[in-house]
Amino acid sequence: QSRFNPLEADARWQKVWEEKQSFRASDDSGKPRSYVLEMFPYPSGRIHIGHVRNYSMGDVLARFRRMTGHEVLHPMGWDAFGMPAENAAMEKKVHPGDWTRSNIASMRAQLKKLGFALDWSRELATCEPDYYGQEQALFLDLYAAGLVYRKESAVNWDPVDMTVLANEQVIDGKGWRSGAPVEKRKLSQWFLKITDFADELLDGLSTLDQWPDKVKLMQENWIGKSMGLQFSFAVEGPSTALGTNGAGDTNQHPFVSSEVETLIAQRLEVFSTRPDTIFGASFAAIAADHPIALALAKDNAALAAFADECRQTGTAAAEVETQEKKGFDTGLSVVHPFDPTWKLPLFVANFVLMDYGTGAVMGVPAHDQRDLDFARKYMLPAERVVAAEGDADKPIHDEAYTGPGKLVNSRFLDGMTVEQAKAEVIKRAEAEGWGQGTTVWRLRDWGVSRQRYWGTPIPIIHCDTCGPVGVPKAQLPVVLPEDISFDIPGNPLDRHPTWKHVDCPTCGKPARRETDTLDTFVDSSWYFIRFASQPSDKPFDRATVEKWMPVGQYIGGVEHAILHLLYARFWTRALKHIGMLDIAEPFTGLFTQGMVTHETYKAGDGSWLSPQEVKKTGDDWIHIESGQPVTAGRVEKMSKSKKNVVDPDDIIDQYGADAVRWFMLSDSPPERDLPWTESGIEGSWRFVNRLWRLFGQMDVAATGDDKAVDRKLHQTIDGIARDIEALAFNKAVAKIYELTNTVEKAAPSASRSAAIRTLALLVAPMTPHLAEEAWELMGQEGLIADAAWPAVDPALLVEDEVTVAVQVMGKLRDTITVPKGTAKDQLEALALAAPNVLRTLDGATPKKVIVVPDRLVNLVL
Ligand code: ANZ
Ligand code: ZN
Repeated sequence: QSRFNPLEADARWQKVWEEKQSFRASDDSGKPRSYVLEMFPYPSGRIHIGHVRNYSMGDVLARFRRMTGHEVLHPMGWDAFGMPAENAAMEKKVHPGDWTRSNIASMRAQLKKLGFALDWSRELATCEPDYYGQEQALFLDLYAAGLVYRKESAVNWDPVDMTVLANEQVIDGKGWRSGAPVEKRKLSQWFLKITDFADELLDGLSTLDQWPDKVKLMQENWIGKSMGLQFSFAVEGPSTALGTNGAGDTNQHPFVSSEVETLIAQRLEVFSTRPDTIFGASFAAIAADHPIALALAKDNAALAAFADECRQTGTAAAEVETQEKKGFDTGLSVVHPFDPTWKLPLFVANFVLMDYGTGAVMGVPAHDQRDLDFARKYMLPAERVVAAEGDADKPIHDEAYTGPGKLVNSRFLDGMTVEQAKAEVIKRAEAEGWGQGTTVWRLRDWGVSRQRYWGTPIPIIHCDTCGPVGVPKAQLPVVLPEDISFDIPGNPLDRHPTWKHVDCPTCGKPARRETDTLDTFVDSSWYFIRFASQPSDKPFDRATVEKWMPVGQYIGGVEHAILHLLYARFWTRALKHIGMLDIAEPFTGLFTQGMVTHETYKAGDGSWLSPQEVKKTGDDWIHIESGQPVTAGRVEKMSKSKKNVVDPDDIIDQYGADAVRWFMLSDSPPERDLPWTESGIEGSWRFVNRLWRLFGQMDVAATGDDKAVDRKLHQTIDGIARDIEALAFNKAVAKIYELTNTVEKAAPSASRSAAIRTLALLVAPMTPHLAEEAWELMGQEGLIADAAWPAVDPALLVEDEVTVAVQVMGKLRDTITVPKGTAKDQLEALALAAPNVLRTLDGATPKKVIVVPDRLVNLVL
């Protein structure tokens, strides 16, 4: 038996598994169920190496669970709606559907070449009406239950591409594609009421003990529950202002309209999470869209222009943090609630958001970085009111102090901790009637409207008489029209000649379809439920889903730590709320795997070179073709732009699926980054062949026991099972290397043959094609994919021999290997007979012998 031939073996076994439907999950078997899921891919065109790593891990667990007697659900599908398909349509003039479906076909073929134990009968693509039609039905159910609503909301509008941009698509205030300055526009959009579940989503995190702490923390921060004080300032007009702004310039607005007067008579509501810092306040600020700002701007062109400028910039949190803090002094002032003689200037400021809190803040420069940046620019005081031990007199420079400490310069709060001072201020505000302790959430309702073609049509019809009306369920799915064009900018659904013109389902008058489609995160918020059950006449069968759900192990990238996972957790709760499903959490176990990285190289002109284009000569790297020197860069995540991508197809063709899978599992702990190296994949390939040769040595005729081999084998079976359950694949791999070494070196025996046979079972989850081939070679019954995980003999797990140190006068002279628990007198006799001890004693008789059973014998002369 020579080399393992993966080209032949891979295809052969993949065909057998497919024909026998080996990995088809049964809804009704009596076995314990196990749902193993990797995040489904976006069909971008090719499987990349990150997918290979992700799915290799899930596959090991899925195959292992099958071997340990579980009914395993391990499905695969496609997150198939999204922008890249529209970009391809614009650039390459292909229909988004054709582009997507052909990508799915090639990526499916790639996954099949890797031999994953997937139940392909449950494959789904979110871009097909049989999926998105059921999503439309769910949307209507949520709408009926009041969890969906419509409201005006500001969006980033690209005036050239005539499209709404996500915050991430706005770069330095410009559209990522057109480069045109982005405008804020108000559009009526659909929202899902995720905030109704804010408390539950937060509390539920504490039940997720098999989630990484960092992911739970990210979700916690995103939900952002904070205790604070909502309170009001009395506002004074310019005529009564005492002039406390930094410029000392009070009467710049001699005229205040009656509208403004009415507004300020109602006091200014602000929200603060740090009421303890109230004596550090040196200004107040409102958003550009705050009613007071809007009213003032009517008579003040400069303010109106400033407000317009504020509206130009995006409202993404990151942008607000980084942009220059700018303000406009209104000339009005507010009165400090604890001191009627203390007036603070009131600004309109670009960092105050209208849709957060009350759209107004008190500015405490010493303890809030935004406020400090602002104060430095407008020469406002920044007095410290919280200090860590010994820092009370330290002035604040460029950095706000946000840490813990005790209150200073704060009258009756002095000496209190931050928490005590918060409570005290809230108590007084409530008692005096100017404020109220509150809980606030950072979490916003989820805006799901997208002005795009390639997404799930929102199943709503707008009627001038009846308003928005849900499409009757009998008319679902609302199917995307095929005949669309991307020749001009904008949403093709909106300008389609006929699609949107329909009659109102309620009154029958001519009406219009909603032309927005759903955010693709909606599609991925319930796909794991549809995998568990996919009837054609409803979204899912509840009883079947409840058999499979929750997903016991979910594996994917940490880039989905917040949005996708939060939306899926929300969706599960929303379905529970409307009585469709009773699952608390969708994913009880979550694992976020590291990235696959690769070396990078740069030519003299700064362009990237692929690792294949360079070679090392002496200590330096050169470009092979030109001989020019090259700089070796960092080992980085594989990306096309850095030319350090490895195409899975190339390496599968070269080494076969198993060597690739083995390498993905072997070198690094799965949560860490895995550096791709040529030597690494070659090492894996060599090991596959080493195993193959060893499998060829299984000899049924061999006889005799080998205790050491038996023990090593059973310890390995036990250890690997634990490692796989803990997703510590690299540790499992290390144990297989060790066992292989032991077995290779052992002399022929029945034990050795048993170990070789068992080794095939142990590697079956990782290198399944090799294992099947070996199973057949060894003349075993059936498929190894259907075989049971080997049983562990607990008696062989305990080490039954120990090494005992023999000392003479406290110095180590020899060791003896004895059965565990050997009696004291026997140990003494063996120690006295040890060769080095005899030499050291040289005929002398020890005066005293100290014996510690299983550990040590010390001879005292
Ligand atoms: C005074 C203060 C002092 C604040 C201090 C913070 C630190 P998080 O924690 O993100 O919820 N704020 C309130 N409404 C705002 C709005 N519409 N736009 C911009 N900022 C707003 O932030 C709450 C804090 O953000 C609030 O507490 C308020 O500033 C500011 F040392 O009040 B704070
Ligand atoms: Zn109507």
